[in-house]
Amino acid sequence: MTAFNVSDEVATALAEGRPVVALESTIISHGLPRPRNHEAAIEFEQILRDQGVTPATIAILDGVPQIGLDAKGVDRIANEDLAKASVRDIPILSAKRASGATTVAATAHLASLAGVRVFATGGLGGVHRGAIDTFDESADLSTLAVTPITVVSAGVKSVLDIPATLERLETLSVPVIGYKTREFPAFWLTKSGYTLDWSLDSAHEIALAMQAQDELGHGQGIVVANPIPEQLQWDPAEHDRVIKIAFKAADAAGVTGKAVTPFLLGFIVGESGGRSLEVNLDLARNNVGVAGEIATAWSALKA
Ligand code: PSU
Ligand code: MN
Repeated sequence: MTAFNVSDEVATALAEGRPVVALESTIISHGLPRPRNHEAAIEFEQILRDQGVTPATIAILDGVPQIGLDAKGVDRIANEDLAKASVRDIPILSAKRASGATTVAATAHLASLAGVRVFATGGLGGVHRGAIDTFDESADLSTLAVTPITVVSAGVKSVLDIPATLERLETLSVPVIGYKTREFPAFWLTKSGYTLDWSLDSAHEIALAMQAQDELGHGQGIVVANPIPEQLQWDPAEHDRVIKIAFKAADAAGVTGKAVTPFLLGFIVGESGGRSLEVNLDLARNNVGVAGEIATAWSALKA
């Protein structure tokens, strides 16, 4: 059994220096409800293809990490009950010949292994609220400290601790670049209230930063923070109302530890009457498009 498999389509694009963008599978398996998740997985790939970019959706199927899925693979990540796999889970799934949906961390690691340099997601994992007691911080952050990949996201969800997440990224020496803005977004909202030190105004400039990082031998990733356009964001007052009662509901239900985030996210979709889901899809589409532009600029720079 091979350690990992790169699809023919992705391998050919990489060999020919054409743009490739990695896509994660946890957002499909665990982040979006059926059947919208399957539609979204297909749509994200199509947005890239329309830009002349090759999509590389990543998942672990029957023990083999797959970089680039066929239609059957995309159907599997949307409709099977897959384990949520971060980097540390990959060897175990491999030994068990089991399947898993890859988080940002696992997707970044596998994409980088295959030579893919740009990755689009919805939101990054981060430092959880209450992490001072629980130590709950996503491996997305520590993985990006050692993985040369550019991840386009709409920041982190406001159910996490946004300032602590930004502090950790600073400690880990992961550059956080606002795309055409210095306002760090809050996933469903265009602005989180936290300001970044830097912004870059074009995909070409981001490609130049990637090149400089390579030449300087840093080896870490880059977080590109790409806010949802203001006219598409969730109404901030409604957002604040729903988030507040979501935490109260979690408390009342006695939910603790790992179960808190899934509880909150499910509650938020329900309480928002589905509005948060539509915003989630819009911001993800927006990230996929920008990642396609960066991958295109990157392959032009390397040509
Ligand atoms: N944020 C979202 N939707 C998601 C995730 C994060 O808005 O689906 C997923 C991503 O796959 C991310 C993972 O990498 O959750 C982080 O999980 P953890 O905190 O367990 O590392
Ligand atoms: Mn965790």
